[in-house]
Amino acid sequence: MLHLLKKAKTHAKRIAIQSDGKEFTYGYLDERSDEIASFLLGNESDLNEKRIGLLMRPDIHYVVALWGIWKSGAIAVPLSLSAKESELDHYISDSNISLIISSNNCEEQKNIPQKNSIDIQNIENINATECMSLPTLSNDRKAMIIYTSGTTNKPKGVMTTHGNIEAQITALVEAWKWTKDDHIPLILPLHHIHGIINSLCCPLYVGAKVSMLGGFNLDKVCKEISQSDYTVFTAVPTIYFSLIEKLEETNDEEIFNGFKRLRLMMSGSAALAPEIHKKWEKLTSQKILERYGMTEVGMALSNKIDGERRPGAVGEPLPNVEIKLEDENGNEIKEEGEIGQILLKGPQVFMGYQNLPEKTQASFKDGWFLTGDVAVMEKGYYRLLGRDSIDIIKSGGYKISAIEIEDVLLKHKNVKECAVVGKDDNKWGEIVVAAIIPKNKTISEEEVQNWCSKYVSNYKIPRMIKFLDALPKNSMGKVTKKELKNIFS
Ligand code: MLC
Ligand code: AMP
Repeated sequence: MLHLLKKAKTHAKRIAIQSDGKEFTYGYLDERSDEIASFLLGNESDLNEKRIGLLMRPDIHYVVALWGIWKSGAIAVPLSLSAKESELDHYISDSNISLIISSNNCEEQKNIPQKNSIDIQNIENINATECMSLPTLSNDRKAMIIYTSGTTNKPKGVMTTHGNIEAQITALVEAWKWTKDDHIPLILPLHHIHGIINSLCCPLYVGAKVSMLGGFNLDKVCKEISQSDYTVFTAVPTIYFSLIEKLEETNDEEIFNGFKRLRLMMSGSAALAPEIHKKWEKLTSQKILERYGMTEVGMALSNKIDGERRPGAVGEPLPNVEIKLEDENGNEIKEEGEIGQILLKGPQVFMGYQNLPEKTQASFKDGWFLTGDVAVMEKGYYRLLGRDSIDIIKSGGYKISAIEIEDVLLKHKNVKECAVVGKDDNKWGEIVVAAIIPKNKTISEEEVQNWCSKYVSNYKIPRMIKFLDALPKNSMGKVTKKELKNIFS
């Protein structure tokens, strides 16, 4: 069993979570999650890696449900609140989910496909009359499946064990010096590791306080920061972009003072433009600590908390992370300044992709995980240069597969051919754009966007569409996406 859950007993009286104006102690988290685990167990002694979906708003209910699932021996599958029916359908069938824990205030339940005859339990109705004895779980037991996009047309389920999660948390607790006196606002979604591990599990591991602000809301975040005693802040670059816009137009000193008071501000999940780094420092005197991570490995590289925080660089390996760079021929790079793919090894690296043994096998080489990210080492720090696949787009910190969107576009009766790429964007990092060869000239951008919105989350919808007579192709007939990107730039 995760130490995260055991340690709650040692700081039972401390406030763990602030949510919807109420405070909840570690004792409450411990007892309520025991109750949920007991309910889930029923007459069984161990749920033996049964997959349970979590479709919940980011509030106190989410935390006790997650812990309850873990304590029962089941695997938690956090589901995206922005997912459309067909996306949920994929997660549910791929993970073989027969039970979803949700809550009364979760209107997104309407998106759960009816055909799967899923049992949906609203957490408010979960009560156990007696607390069962809970199973003892070894570190190699599976704990979580998180869906992430890649070069496959459907998102892949990344399976992590209790041991992986423990290693991901403890590395960050050590590197970023988390203590029980810390207080963090949680503003990120809870179906990805940035939110789950960095914003939620790390502070809870040390007995610190998490204020769950219910997602990102610019004015709310600024008000909270100006009025409360936060110490740590973590976000994706798009959020810093929005904060800069706000701070450049306000003269509310309390907001500036709130940000200045923090002991640590971090960014990750996508590249933080050095320009944002510099603007933020000018506004708040805070040097953002940038780090690099991936759903499959947790956090891997980080600038130093007590050393250099170099704009544009992601730093050095976190505790227990082994890293090497390899050139295109698979040879290890030993010299600074040479470009190569990042390979990672360590206890935090995931165990495999759900139902994709071949993909899993192809993602490892001699026990090293092939990240697909390309980097260079300069004066002791790694700097990311991009990805080896042009089909992966990062927008607002979300990873998006171009192929998944092309599949949706091709289902439209008036789309003959199409290609999707990412277009550089100051705020979003990249925005999704699509080139379409229509069958019928009357098709409009709005029609295409409405079509996509039926099948994919809002952040995956092409923001710009060009209708072309032909797509740029090479002599083999394959779309040359680099050329296509130029058409959009
Ligand atoms: C939304 N909009 C977009 C968009 N998403 N436009 C372009 N591209 C996108 N990707 C538009 C909407 O249509 C809307 O337009 C307006 O922006 C506001 O939408 P919103 O949904 O309200 O946006 P907002 O709440 O501001 O969301 C932005 C965000 C969110 C940055 C807070 O995207 C987010 O939470 N991102 C974090 C994702 C994350 O956690 N990734 C970590 C993965 S783990 P209009 O016209 O209607 O106003 C990982 C490993 C690691 O990567 O290293 O951490
Ligand atoms: P995800 O699959 O959503 O976990 O996204 C992981 C990917 O995000 C990595 O493989 C990188 O491409 C990207 N990423 C994470 N952190 C950074 C960073 N600091 N700079 C650039 N890219 C990043």
